[in-house]
Amino acid sequence: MKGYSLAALLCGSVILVAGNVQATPLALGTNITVFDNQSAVPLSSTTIMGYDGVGQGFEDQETEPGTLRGNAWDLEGVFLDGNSLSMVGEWDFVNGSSVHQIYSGDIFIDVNGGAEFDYVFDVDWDAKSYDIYEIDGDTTFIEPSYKTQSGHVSRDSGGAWLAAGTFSTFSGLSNADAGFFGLDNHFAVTGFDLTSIATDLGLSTLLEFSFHFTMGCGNDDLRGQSPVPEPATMLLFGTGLAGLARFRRRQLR
Ligand SMILES: [Ca+2]
Ligand SMILES: [Ca+2]
Ligand SMILES: [Ca+2]
Ligand SMILES: [Ca+2]
Repeated sequence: MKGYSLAALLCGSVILVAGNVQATPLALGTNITVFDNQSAVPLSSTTIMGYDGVGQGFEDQETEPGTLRGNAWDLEGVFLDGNSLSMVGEWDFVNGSSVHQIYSGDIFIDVNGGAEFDYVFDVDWDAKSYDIYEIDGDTTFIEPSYKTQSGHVSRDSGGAWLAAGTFSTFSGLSNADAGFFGLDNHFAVTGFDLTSIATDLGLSTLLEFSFHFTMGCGNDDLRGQSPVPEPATMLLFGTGLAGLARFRRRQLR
């Protein structure tokens, strides 16, 4: 009887945790978006100033303080499925903003929490391909033309070439299909493969990393953090045991 109760309590906890895992209808994996550490109180409800949005990392319907708030600049989220990274936005990743002559940057990855990123997907958005470089002392970067707080836009030169790959794109996604608010015109890019970075570090899967992406002006900064499975598992286990303890106390009365 007690064994049955423990199983029931743990199963209940598993369902609860699974329910918190966010995935878009596109099935891009787990939403690993975190707050970008740039926030501001909106000055008005017009499209003048950026501000914090809603959803995971407050990223949906958000651009950075003092920037154009329009949906066309909104980066929505970053997703992880195994070793594969994806991004969703109402920002057109591939074409950028031809009106403003602003285009997508590269994808930066940190693996050790240091001051500088460690790897970069140097993306050719037109060709839908990328080269991964390990960042070293000779690597130079292009910084945002306007919102410098949004960090590196792209790799300019240098670094050690590691691998090449390709990615896939989606466009014209409805709010429902994308899983975010907006004007029913979302874009997604998927298939940025972390495997070669993991291999470079002697791992099969890259378990701990952080992610950064912005566009040429830095209007929106998109940050991600790898999920941490161990504490979640311990919390889950602890929740189950606490529930069991309460159950036992009730039985003793
Ligand atoms: Ca922000
Ligand atoms: Ca949005
Ligand atoms: Ca955003
Ligand atoms: Ca942002």
